[in-house]
Amino acid sequence: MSNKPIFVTRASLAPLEEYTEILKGVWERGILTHNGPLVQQLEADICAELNLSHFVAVSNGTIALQMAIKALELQGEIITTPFTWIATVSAIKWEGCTPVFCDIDPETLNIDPAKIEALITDKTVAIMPVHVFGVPCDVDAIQAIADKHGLKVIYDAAHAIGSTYQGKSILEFGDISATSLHATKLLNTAEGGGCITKNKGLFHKLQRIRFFGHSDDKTDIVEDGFNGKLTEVHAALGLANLKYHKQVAEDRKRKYNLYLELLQNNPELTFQKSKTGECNYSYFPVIFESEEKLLKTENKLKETQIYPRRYFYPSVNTYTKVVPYQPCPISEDISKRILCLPLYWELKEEDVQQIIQIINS
Ligand code: T4K
Repeated sequence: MSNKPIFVTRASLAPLEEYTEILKGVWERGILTHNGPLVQQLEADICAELNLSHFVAVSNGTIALQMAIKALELQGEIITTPFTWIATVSAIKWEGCTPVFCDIDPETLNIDPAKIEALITDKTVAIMPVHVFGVPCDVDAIQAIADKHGLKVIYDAAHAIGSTYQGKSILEFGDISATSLHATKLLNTAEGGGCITKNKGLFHKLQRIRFFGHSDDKTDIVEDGFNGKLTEVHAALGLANLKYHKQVAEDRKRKYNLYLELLQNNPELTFQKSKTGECNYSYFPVIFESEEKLLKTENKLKETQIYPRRYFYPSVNTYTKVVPYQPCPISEDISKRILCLPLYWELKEEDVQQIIQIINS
Protein backbone atom coordinates (compact mmCIF):
# COMPACT_ATOMS: atom_id res chain seq x y z
CA MET A 1 0.00 0.00 0.00
CA SER A 2 1.07 3.57 -0.67
CA ASN A 3 1.98 5.90 2.15
CA LYS A 4 -0.52 8.74 2.09
CA PRO A 5 -0.53 11.70 2.11
CA ILE A 6 1.87 12.19 -0.77
CA PHE A 7 3.56 15.59 -0.93
CA VAL A 8 5.52 17.19 -3.74
CA THR A 9 8.73 15.92 -2.23
CA ARG A 10 10.19 14.23 0.82
CA ALA A 11 13.69 14.70 2.18
CA SER A 12 16.16 11.99 1.13
CA LEU A 13 17.86 10.73 4.27
CA ALA A 14 20.73 8.29 4.77
CA PRO A 15 20.16 5.50 7.33
CA LEU A 16 20.06 7.04 10.83
CA GLU A 17 22.90 4.80 12.10
CA GLU A 18 25.23 6.19 9.43
CA TYR A 19 24.41 9.75 10.47
CA THR A 20 24.85 9.05 14.20
CA GLU A 21 28.16 7.31 13.49
CA ILE A 22 29.48 10.53 11.93
CA LEU A 23 28.02 12.55 14.81
CA LYS A 24 30.10 10.57 17.33
CA GLY A 25 33.16 12.48 16.12
CA VAL A 26 31.38 15.78 16.69
CA TRP A 27 30.63 14.77 20.29
CA GLU A 28 34.22 13.65 20.83
CA ARG A 29 35.72 16.84 19.45
CA GLY A 30 33.16 19.24 20.88
CA ILE A 31 33.64 21.38 17.79
CA LEU A 32 30.19 22.31 16.54
CA THR A 33 30.90 25.12 14.12
CA HIS A 34 33.52 27.59 12.74
CA ASN A 35 34.57 25.71 9.64
CA GLY A 36 35.18 22.48 11.52
CA PRO A 37 36.58 19.25 10.06
CA LEU A 38 33.22 17.94 8.81
CA VAL A 39 32.40 21.16 6.97
CA GLN A 40 35.83 20.98 5.33
CA GLN A 41 35.29 17.32 4.47
CA LEU A 42 31.85 18.02 3.02
CA GLU A 43 33.28 20.78 0.84
CA ALA A 44 36.09 18.52 -0.40
CA ASP A 45 33.76 15.56 -0.99
CA ILE A 46 31.19 17.65 -2.91
CA CYS A 47 34.02 19.03 -5.06
CA ALA A 48 35.26 15.49 -5.74
CA GLU A 49 31.76 14.09 -6.43
CA LEU A 50 30.77 16.89 -8.83
CA ASN A 51 34.22 17.78 -10.11
CA LEU A 52 34.03 21.37 -8.84
CA SER A 53 36.90 23.84 -8.41
CA HIS A 54 35.88 25.32 -5.03
CA PHE A 55 32.81 24.97 -2.79
CA VAL A 56 32.15 27.21 0.23
CA ALA A 57 29.49 25.59 2.43
CA VAL A 58 27.06 28.06 3.99
CA SER A 59 23.96 28.08 6.16
CA ASN A 60 21.36 28.26 3.34
CA GLY A 61 20.92 28.97 -0.36
CA THR A 62 19.62 32.51 0.17
CA ILE A 63 22.75 33.48 2.13
CA ALA A 64 24.83 31.87 -0.67
CA LEU A 65 23.21 34.27 -3.17
CA GLN A 66 23.78 37.26 -0.87
CA MET A 67 27.41 36.26 -0.35
CA ALA A 68 27.93 36.01 -4.11
CA ILE A 69 26.63 39.57 -4.58
CA LYS A 70 28.72 40.77 -1.63
CA ALA A 71 31.91 39.06 -2.86
CA LEU A 72 31.57 40.65 -6.30
CA GLU A 73 30.93 44.04 -4.62
CA LEU A 74 27.86 44.72 -6.74
CA GLN A 75 25.77 47.86 -6.36
CA GLY A 76 23.14 48.69 -8.97
CA GLU A 77 20.67 46.80 -11.16
CA ILE A 78 20.76 43.02 -11.43
CA ILE A 79 18.84 41.43 -14.29
CA THR A 80 17.06 38.30 -13.11
CA THR A 81 14.12 36.05 -13.84
CA PRO A 82 10.60 36.46 -12.49
CA PHE A 83 10.02 32.70 -12.68
CA THR A 84 11.73 31.72 -9.44
CA TRP A 85 11.39 31.40 -5.69
CA ILE A 86 11.23 34.73 -3.87
CA ALA A 87 14.74 34.10 -2.41
CA THR A 88 16.42 35.07 -5.70
CA VAL A 89 14.92 38.53 -5.46
CA SER A 90 15.14 38.97 -1.70
CA ALA A 91 18.90 38.25 -1.89
CA ILE A 92 19.31 41.01 -4.50
CA LYS A 93 17.28 43.44 -2.40
CA TRP A 94 18.99 42.58 0.90
CA GLU A 95 22.32 43.40 -0.74
CA GLY A 96 20.99 46.85 -1.66
CA CYS A 97 20.67 46.12 -5.38
CA THR A 98 17.64 46.52 -7.65
CA PRO A 99 16.08 43.51 -9.38
CA VAL A 100 15.18 44.03 -13.05
CA PHE A 101 12.98 41.28 -14.46
CA CYS A 102 13.69 39.66 -17.81
CA ASP A 103 10.96 37.38 -19.18
CA ILE A 104 11.55 33.67 -19.72
CA ASP A 105 11.84 31.23 -22.59
CA PRO A 106 8.46 29.40 -22.62
CA GLU A 107 10.15 26.05 -23.25
CA THR A 108 13.11 25.99 -20.87
CA LEU A 109 11.36 28.29 -18.31
CA ASN A 110 14.77 29.94 -17.81
CA ILE A 111 15.64 33.58 -18.48
CA ASP A 112 15.40 34.29 -22.22
CA PRO A 113 18.89 35.47 -23.31
CA ALA A 114 17.36 37.20 -26.35
CA LYS A 115 15.54 39.60 -24.00
CA ILE A 116 18.43 40.52 -21.69
CA GLU A 117 20.24 43.19 -23.73
CA ALA A 118 17.18 45.43 -24.04
CA LEU A 119 17.14 45.71 -20.22
CA ILE A 120 20.78 46.75 -19.78
CA THR A 121 21.25 50.34 -18.58
CA ASP A 122 24.25 52.27 -17.29
CA LYS A 123 23.26 51.01 -13.80
CA THR A 124 23.32 47.29 -14.69
CA VAL A 125 26.05 45.42 -12.85
CA ALA A 126 25.14 41.74 -13.20
CA ILE A 127 22.87 39.04 -14.55
CA MET A 128 21.42 36.53 -12.09
CA PRO A 129 19.68 33.70 -13.96
CA VAL A 130 18.20 30.60 -12.31
CA HIS A 131 18.66 27.03 -13.60
CA VAL A 132 14.95 26.44 -13.07
CA PHE A 133 14.09 22.95 -11.79
CA GLY A 134 17.70 21.99 -12.60
CA VAL A 135 17.40 22.71 -16.34
CA PRO A 136 20.62 24.44 -17.40
CA CYS A 137 20.42 28.03 -18.67
CA ASP A 138 21.93 28.93 -22.01
CA VAL A 139 25.24 29.70 -20.30
CA ASP A 140 27.13 30.51 -23.52
CA ALA A 141 24.63 33.14 -24.69
CA ILE A 142 24.46 34.67 -21.19
CA GLN A 143 28.26 34.81 -20.83
CA ALA A 144 28.59 36.43 -24.28
CA ILE A 145 26.18 39.22 -23.23
CA ALA A 146 27.97 39.65 -19.90
CA ASP A 147 31.38 39.87 -21.60
CA LYS A 148 30.11 42.37 -24.18
CA HIS A 149 28.72 44.70 -21.48
CA GLY A 150 31.24 44.08 -18.69
CA LEU A 151 28.70 42.44 -16.36
CA LYS A 152 29.13 39.76 -13.70
CA VAL A 153 27.12 36.53 -13.80
CA ILE A 154 25.79 34.84 -10.66
CA TYR A 155 23.80 31.67 -11.23
CA ASP A 156 21.07 30.82 -8.80
CA ALA A 157 21.78 27.11 -8.91
CA ALA A 158 19.56 26.25 -5.93
CA HIS A 159 18.01 23.35 -7.89
CA ALA A 160 21.02 22.40 -9.98
CA ILE A 161 23.33 20.01 -8.10
CA GLY A 162 23.86 17.20 -10.62
CA SER A 163 22.90 19.19 -13.74
CA THR A 164 25.54 19.31 -16.46
CA TYR A 165 26.55 21.18 -19.60
CA GLN A 166 29.07 19.65 -22.03
CA GLY A 167 29.89 17.02 -19.41
CA LYS A 168 30.74 19.61 -16.73
CA SER A 169 28.74 20.46 -13.64
CA ILE A 170 26.53 23.46 -14.37
CA LEU A 171 27.74 24.88 -11.04
CA GLU A 172 31.10 25.67 -12.67
CA PHE A 173 29.62 28.41 -14.87
CA GLY A 174 29.38 32.15 -14.21
CA ASP A 175 31.53 34.13 -11.78
CA ILE A 176 29.83 32.42 -8.84
CA SER A 177 27.03 29.85 -8.58
CA ALA A 178 24.93 29.63 -5.43
CA THR A 179 23.25 26.36 -4.57
CA SER A 180 20.86 25.14 -1.86
CA LEU A 181 21.20 22.10 0.38
CA HIS A 182 17.71 22.55 1.83
CA ALA A 183 15.72 19.52 2.99
CA THR A 184 13.75 19.51 -0.27
CA LYS A 185 16.82 19.36 -2.53
CA LEU A 186 18.52 16.36 -4.18
CA LEU A 187 21.34 16.60 -1.64
CA ASN A 188 20.45 18.05 1.72
CA THR A 189 21.98 19.16 5.01
CA ALA A 190 18.49 20.05 6.41
CA GLU A 191 19.28 23.75 5.89
CA GLY A 192 22.38 24.65 3.95
CA GLY A 193 23.86 25.88 0.72
CA GLY A 194 27.07 26.67 -1.05
CA CYS A 195 28.95 29.13 -3.25
CA ILE A 196 30.90 27.66 -6.14
CA THR A 197 33.57 29.52 -8.08
CA LYS A 198 36.54 28.71 -10.30
CA ASN A 199 38.33 31.85 -9.06
CA LYS A 200 40.70 31.15 -6.16
CA GLY A 201 40.71 34.78 -5.00
CA LEU A 202 36.90 34.85 -4.87
CA PHE A 203 36.91 31.49 -3.08
CA HIS A 204 39.04 32.86 -0.23
CA LYS A 205 37.01 36.07 -0.14
CA LEU A 206 33.78 34.05 0.19
CA GLN A 207 35.35 32.08 3.06
CA ARG A 208 36.18 35.33 4.85
CA ILE A 209 32.74 36.85 4.21
CA ARG A 210 31.14 33.70 5.67
CA PHE A 211 33.11 34.19 8.89
CA PHE A 212 32.36 37.81 9.86
CA GLY A 213 35.06 39.13 7.48
CA HIS A 214 37.98 37.95 9.67
CA SER A 215 41.48 37.90 8.19
CA ASP A 216 42.98 34.41 8.00
CA ASP A 217 44.90 34.94 11.28
CA LYS A 218 41.80 36.52 12.88
CA THR A 219 43.72 39.63 13.92
CA ASP A 220 41.69 41.98 11.73
CA ILE A 221 38.39 42.43 9.90
CA VAL A 222 39.20 42.62 6.20
CA GLU A 223 35.82 42.09 4.51
CA ASP A 224 32.29 43.37 4.96
CA GLY A 225 31.31 39.93 6.23
CA PHE A 226 28.55 38.28 8.22
CA ASN A 227 27.65 34.91 9.66
CA GLY A 228 27.07 32.44 6.84
CA LYS A 229 28.57 29.37 8.54
CA LEU A 230 27.28 25.82 8.22
CA THR A 231 27.43 23.77 11.45
CA GLU A 232 29.19 20.44 11.97
CA VAL A 233 25.83 18.80 12.72
CA HIS A 234 24.48 19.88 9.33
CA ALA A 235 27.72 18.92 7.58
CA ALA A 236 27.48 15.44 9.16
CA LEU A 237 24.04 15.00 7.61
CA GLY A 238 25.38 16.20 4.26
CA LEU A 239 28.24 13.67 4.42
CA ALA A 240 25.84 10.84 5.29
CA ASN A 241 23.46 11.84 2.47
CA LEU A 242 26.21 12.45 -0.08
CA LYS A 243 26.98 8.71 -0.11
CA TYR A 244 23.49 8.14 -1.56
CA HIS A 245 23.39 11.15 -3.85
CA LYS A 246 23.95 9.24 -7.12
CA GLN A 247 21.35 6.60 -6.19
CA VAL A 248 18.82 9.28 -5.30
CA ALA A 249 19.45 11.09 -8.59
CA GLU A 250 19.12 7.89 -10.65
CA ASP A 251 15.88 7.01 -8.88
CA ARG A 252 14.42 10.45 -9.65
CA LYS A 253 15.45 10.13 -13.29
CA ARG A 254 13.61 6.78 -13.56
CA LYS A 255 10.43 8.23 -12.06
CA TYR A 256 10.76 11.41 -14.13
CA ASN A 257 10.98 9.32 -17.31
CA LEU A 258 7.97 7.25 -16.28
CA TYR A 259 5.90 10.41 -15.79
CA LEU A 260 7.06 11.74 -19.15
CA GLU A 261 6.47 8.52 -21.04
CA LEU A 262 2.89 8.17 -19.82
CA LEU A 263 1.89 11.85 -19.90
CA GLN A 264 3.51 13.07 -23.10
CA ASN A 265 0.70 11.90 -25.36
CA ASN A 266 -1.84 13.92 -23.39
CA PRO A 267 -2.58 16.78 -25.83
CA GLU A 268 -3.52 19.14 -22.99
CA LEU A 269 -0.09 19.07 -21.37
CA THR A 270 3.34 20.46 -22.22
CA PHE A 271 6.66 19.93 -20.49
CA GLN A 272 9.79 21.90 -19.66
CA LYS A 273 12.56 21.35 -22.22
CA SER A 274 16.29 21.28 -21.74
CA LYS A 275 17.89 22.89 -24.80
CA THR A 276 21.46 23.04 -23.53
CA GLY A 277 22.84 20.43 -21.18
CA GLU A 278 21.19 17.82 -19.00
CA CYS A 279 18.96 18.52 -16.02
CA ASN A 280 19.18 16.57 -12.74
CA TYR A 281 15.53 15.38 -12.86
CA SER A 282 14.87 16.85 -9.44
CA TYR A 283 11.38 18.22 -10.23
CA PHE A 284 8.63 17.11 -12.61
CA PRO A 285 6.70 20.20 -13.71
CA VAL A 286 3.64 19.90 -15.95
CA ILE A 287 2.16 22.84 -17.87
CA PHE A 288 -1.62 22.73 -18.35
CA GLU A 289 -3.64 24.40 -21.12
CA SER A 290 -5.34 26.69 -18.62
CA GLU A 291 -5.31 27.55 -14.93
CA GLU A 292 -8.85 26.18 -14.72
CA LYS A 293 -7.66 22.74 -15.86
CA LEU A 294 -4.74 22.88 -13.45
CA LEU A 295 -7.03 23.68 -10.52
CA LYS A 296 -9.44 20.91 -11.49
CA THR A 297 -6.61 18.37 -11.63
CA GLU A 298 -5.05 19.65 -8.41
CA ASN A 299 -8.39 19.23 -6.62
CA LYS A 300 -8.81 15.69 -7.98
CA LEU A 301 -5.34 14.78 -6.72
CA LYS A 302 -6.06 16.32 -3.32
CA GLU A 303 -9.17 14.16 -3.00
CA THR A 304 -6.81 11.17 -2.85
CA GLN A 305 -4.36 12.94 -0.50
CA ILE A 306 -1.86 13.77 -3.22
CA TYR A 307 -0.48 17.29 -2.89
CA PRO A 308 1.52 18.61 -5.84
CA ARG A 309 2.88 22.18 -5.61
CA ARG A 310 2.40 25.26 -7.73
CA TYR A 311 6.11 26.12 -8.13
CA PHE A 312 6.44 28.98 -9.01
CA TYR A 313 3.15 30.77 -8.50
CA PRO A 314 2.65 33.65 -8.73
CA SER A 315 5.36 35.08 -10.95
CA VAL A 316 7.72 37.02 -8.63
CA ASN A 317 7.37 40.29 -10.62
CA THR A 318 3.76 40.44 -9.40
CA TYR A 319 4.70 40.54 -5.68
CA THR A 320 4.07 44.28 -5.63
CA LYS A 321 4.50 44.56 -1.85
CA VAL A 322 8.23 43.95 -2.37
CA VAL A 323 8.95 44.89 -6.01
CA PRO A 324 7.46 47.45 -8.39
CA TYR A 325 5.49 45.65 -11.11
CA GLN A 326 7.43 45.08 -14.33
CA PRO A 327 5.39 43.12 -16.91
CA CYS A 328 6.67 39.65 -17.89
CA PRO A 329 3.74 38.11 -19.78
CA ILE A 330 5.27 34.68 -20.44
CA SER A 331 6.28 34.10 -16.83
CA GLU A 332 2.94 35.40 -15.55
CA ASP A 333 1.06 33.10 -17.93
CA ILE A 334 3.11 29.95 -17.25
CA SER A 335 3.10 30.55 -13.48
CA LYS A 336 -0.67 30.17 -13.52
CA ARG A 337 -0.58 26.89 -15.47
CA ILE A 338 2.34 24.95 -14.00
CA LEU A 339 2.22 22.25 -11.35
CA CYS A 340 5.11 20.22 -9.92
CA LEU A 341 4.17 16.59 -9.38
CA PRO A 342 5.46 14.47 -6.48
CA LEU A 343 8.99 13.19 -7.09
CA TYR A 344 11.19 11.69 -4.39
CA TRP A 345 13.08 8.60 -3.27
CA GLU A 346 10.31 6.92 -1.27
CA LEU A 347 7.59 7.61 -3.83
CA LYS A 348 6.38 4.26 -5.15
CA GLU A 349 5.96 3.47 -8.83
CA GLU A 350 2.32 2.61 -8.14
CA ASP A 351 1.87 6.15 -6.77
CA VAL A 352 3.36 7.61 -9.93
CA GLN A 353 0.96 5.43 -11.97
CA GLN A 354 -1.99 6.61 -9.89
CA ILE A 355 -1.03 10.27 -10.31
CA ILE A 356 -0.69 9.77 -14.07
CA GLN A 357 -4.06 8.03 -14.23
CA ILE A 358 -5.80 10.88 -12.38
CA ILE A 359 -4.20 13.51 -14.62
CA ASN A 360 -4.96 11.66 -17.86
CA SER A 361 -8.55 11.13 -16.86
N1 T4K B 1 16.62 30.08 -5.30
C1 T4K B 1 15.68 29.23 -5.72
C2 T4K B 1 15.38 29.15 -7.18
C3 T4K B 1 15.01 28.40 -4.82
O1 T4K B 1 14.05 27.56 -5.24
C4 T4K B 1 15.33 28.49 -3.44
C5 T4K B 1 14.64 27.67 -2.45
C6 T4K B 1 16.34 29.38 -3.04
C7 T4K B 1 16.97 30.18 -4.01
C8 T4K B 1 16.76 29.56 -1.61
O2 T4K B 1 17.38 28.39 -1.07
P1 T4K B 1 17.25 28.13 0.54
O3 T4K B 1 17.59 29.45 1.23
O4 T4K B 1 15.86 27.66 0.84
O5 T4K B 1 18.29 27.08 0.80
C9 T4K B 1 10.86 24.97 -0.45
C10 T4K B 1 12.17 25.30 0.22
O6 T4K B 1 12.04 25.89 1.49
C11 T4K B 1 13.09 26.16 -0.58
O7 T4K B 1 14.40 25.78 -0.22
C12 T4K B 1 12.94 25.97 -2.08
N2 T4K B 1 13.74 26.86 -2.84
C13 T4K B 1 11.50 26.13 -2.50
C14 T4K B 1 11.30 25.94 -3.98
O8 T4K B 1 10.73 25.14 -1.83
P2 T4K B 1 8.35 24.87 0.36
O9 T4K B 1 7.50 26.06 0.65
O10 T4K B 1 7.98 24.04 -0.77
O11 T4K B 1 8.50 23.92 1.63
P3 T4K B 1 7.44 22.94 2.26
O12 T4K B 1 7.66 23.02 3.73
O13 T4K B 1 6.08 23.20 1.74
O14 T4K B 1 7.96 21.54 1.76
C15 T4K B 1 7.52 20.91 0.59
C16 T4K B 1 7.49 19.42 0.87
O15 T4K B 1 8.79 18.95 1.15
C17 T4K B 1 6.68 19.06 2.09
O16 T4K B 1 5.34 18.89 1.73
C18 T4K B 1 7.31 17.79 2.58
C19 T4K B 1 8.75 17.93 2.13
N3 T4K B 1 9.64 18.29 3.25
C20 T4K B 1 9.72 19.59 3.67
C21 T4K B 1 10.53 19.94 4.72
C22 T4K B 1 10.64 21.38 5.18
C23 T4K B 1 10.37 17.30 3.89
O17 T4K B 1 10.28 16.13 3.50
N4 T4K B 1 11.17 17.64 4.92
C24 T4K B 1 11.30 18.92 5.37
O18 T4K B 1 12.07 19.17 6.30
O19 T4K B 1 9.81 25.55 0.20
